[in-house]
Amino acid sequence: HFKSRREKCVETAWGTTSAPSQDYPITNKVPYPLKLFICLFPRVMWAMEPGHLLWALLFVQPLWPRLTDGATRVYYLGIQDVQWNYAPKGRNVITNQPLDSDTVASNFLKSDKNRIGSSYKKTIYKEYRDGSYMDEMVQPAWLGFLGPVLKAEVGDIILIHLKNFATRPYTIHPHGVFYEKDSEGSLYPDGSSGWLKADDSVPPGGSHIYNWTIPEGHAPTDADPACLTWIYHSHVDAPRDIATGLIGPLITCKRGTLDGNFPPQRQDVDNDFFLLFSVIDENLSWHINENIATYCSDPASVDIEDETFQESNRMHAINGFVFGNLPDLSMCAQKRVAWHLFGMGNEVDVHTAFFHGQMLTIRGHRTDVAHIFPATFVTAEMVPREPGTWLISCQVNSHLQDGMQALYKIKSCSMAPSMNLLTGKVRQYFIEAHEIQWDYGPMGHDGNTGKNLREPGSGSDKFFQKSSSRIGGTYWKVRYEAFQDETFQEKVQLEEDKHLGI
Ligand SMILES: [Cu+2]
Repeated sequence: HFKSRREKCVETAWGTTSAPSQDYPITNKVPYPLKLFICLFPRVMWAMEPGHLLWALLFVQPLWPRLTDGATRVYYLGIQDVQWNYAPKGRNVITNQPLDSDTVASNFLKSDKNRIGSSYKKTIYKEYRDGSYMDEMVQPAWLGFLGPVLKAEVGDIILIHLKNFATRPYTIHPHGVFYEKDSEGSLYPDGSSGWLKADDSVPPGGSHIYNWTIPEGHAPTDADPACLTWIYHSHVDAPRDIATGLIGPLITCKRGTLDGNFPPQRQDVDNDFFLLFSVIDENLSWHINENIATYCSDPASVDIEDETFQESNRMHAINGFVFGNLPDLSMCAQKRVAWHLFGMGNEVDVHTAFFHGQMLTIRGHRTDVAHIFPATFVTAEMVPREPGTWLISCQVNSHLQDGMQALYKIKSCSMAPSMNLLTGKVRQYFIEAHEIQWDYGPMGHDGNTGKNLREPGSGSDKFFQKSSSRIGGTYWKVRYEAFQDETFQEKVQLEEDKHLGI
């Protein structure tokens, strides 16, 4: 009976029972808890009768800390099934090769009698203009299959009207914001029951309103960037829900960062981009069997336990794009850009995102590589300097080879001179790539045990024994070597560089 009273007030305050009008207030300066309080005030008065006082106090008390001076940001999200193509351009954009002549890319992208190919059925979050869920909001192409970017400032309330248009129960569960048990969106034995469980599983055709806030305790600190990177995702069975596609970005910003538009834009940067680095394991998707039936030309020939089949469904993607297919990452030189980077997935999801050609600032430190692990959220700031098309690549060898690369474009948008004013020296190096035979164990013995490196049973013998079928400890390699001048006659040989080895 508590639930029905609360819901009635939600409906009164937000008109969720009727289709909203055109000028329906999407951002409202009257705090939601205050509305709820005003709405419930007469009932609370009624509750002042003897015996009800305790109930009234218990009910009102949790509202006080949530009163806020911020905006209420209302989002209408629908969970929808879609067909998703990881490589809509049909080729490896990085090597500029058609799939047929690219054996690595075609392993993942070409459908066959027992291969799904580049398209998969997925289930994703879509954003709608209002509670009719008729008018879908246009999202930037680079966002891929990620859900819409949710933005809020400290002191704000985020109201998510979630409607499930798909065929399984799903939820929405956030990181980085405050929520109570009715808005957590994750299913686990937390001792809650009744209406506190409605958020934990929204059935097909069902809906739920999630109420999240950004109190001071969740605010970016002085040492943090203006906006922190977070995510939201479905959490009925999180690994499978996320592999199916239900994940999206969320940022929480310092006061005064966002403008008054809807969707809100950051005023402190020219662009903000959101990139998910993840080996998306389509074998975990709820739709794997349907994808086999739809896209394999001989579904009966598929062995779902076969490792090569499974590997062909592990898409090394950035926002659900592989092999340079991620479109429209375009920005102006000399303008501030925020990169919100995050990872999800498994042990394989150790990513080192290298932004070629530009510098990043992460947590106040300069770098050009961001380290991303599952459920790791990184905010990186960039002022691109040099116009051109540049590469973003995961530097983990197998990820790089298997398609985790994208291109980003720096445009020259103003005639203002570049800020790269150099006042230092010119330092010139003469470097030759030199082929050498390199011995990994020049002493011939283990410096620790004193044993000969080739001594049988020493442990080192498997690396240093030389035979008809073993290379031994010496390999041909190529080394950079420094020379005194452009004649490349005299090497630079410094005693203190000896430890550099190869
Ligand atoms: Cu990687």
